[in-house]
Amino acid sequence: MFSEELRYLLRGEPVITVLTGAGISAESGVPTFRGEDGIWKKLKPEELANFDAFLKNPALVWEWYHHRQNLIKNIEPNRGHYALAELETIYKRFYLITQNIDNLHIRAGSKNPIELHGNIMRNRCIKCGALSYEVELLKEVSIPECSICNGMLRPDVVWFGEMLPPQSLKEANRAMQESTIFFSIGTSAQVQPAASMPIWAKNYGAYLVEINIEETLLTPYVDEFIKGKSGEILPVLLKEITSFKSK
Ligand code: BJW
Repeated sequence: MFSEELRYLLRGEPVITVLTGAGISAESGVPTFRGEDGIWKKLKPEELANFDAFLKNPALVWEWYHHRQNLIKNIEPNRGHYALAELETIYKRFYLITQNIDNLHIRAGSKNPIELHGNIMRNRCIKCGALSYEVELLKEVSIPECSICNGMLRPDVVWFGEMLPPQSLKEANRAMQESTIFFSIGTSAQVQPAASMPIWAKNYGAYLVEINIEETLLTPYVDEFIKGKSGEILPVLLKEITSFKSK
């Protein structure tokens, strides 16, 4: 399943960066965005995932996020998330960058994931910028308000046309520059700037590996494409690494 070159690199002292997308959470029951069963088959992203859409119809956008918060709260991380959390304890220099807002990496034990697109469990006031986490309370009202200034709250996620959190970008840049192996896992590589990160890392010298159930826009540029479900491949990878690290 894995090439000799990848095995060789993993046996040394690599700096590993992993970029994850919606595909890693698919086996937990979180729908992906694009593709056959993707949520954007039914909903248009431009109608919901941008700030203008929110200002136009905050109740509709909140209905969508309340629904997703509820879904995510009731599911569990899968073997892919757990394998990555375990890898982090094996390699001294390990970066996890995620586009996912579902909090599942943290729930699986990953210590410091770089969240590029925010976190659905956090809300932000559009007036004063205060952050809040009272998800349970917020579900009672269709458009929740800030407890400090009564401004309208929004989910603290990154919509189209918005800047990514500067600190996350800074940390992701560092990871790209330092990594010697870069894994792109379960992302269609269509949304910028995350889509370019694997290529940048490769240009900086990383060995680029993609794990996905199907080929993507990134596939022609990778050193190694591993076809399959991340929840199945990552535990096998972990097992292999554990076997040679324990010798
Ligand atoms: C499995 C699997 C299994 C299934 N195992 N695999 C440069 C060029 C062109 C456009 C732009 C550009 N720079 C900026 C843009 C505009 C825009 C953009 O990229 N548009 C493109 C769509 C064309 N980008 C932005 O606006 C970004 N902001 C920005 O760049 O700021 C600077 C700027 C501002 C203004 C102008 C110019 C520059 C912000 C992007 C924010 C994205 N936000 C979302 C929503 C988050 C909130 C929410 O969830 O509600 O983030 S969109 C959505 O897509 C979400 C995801 O994180 C993101 C990526 O999706 P992902 O993870 O790849 O999911 P899928 O569904 O696409 O793919 C799943 C994959 O898994 C598939 O490949 C499956 O095969 C696979 N899979 N099961 C392994 N078991």
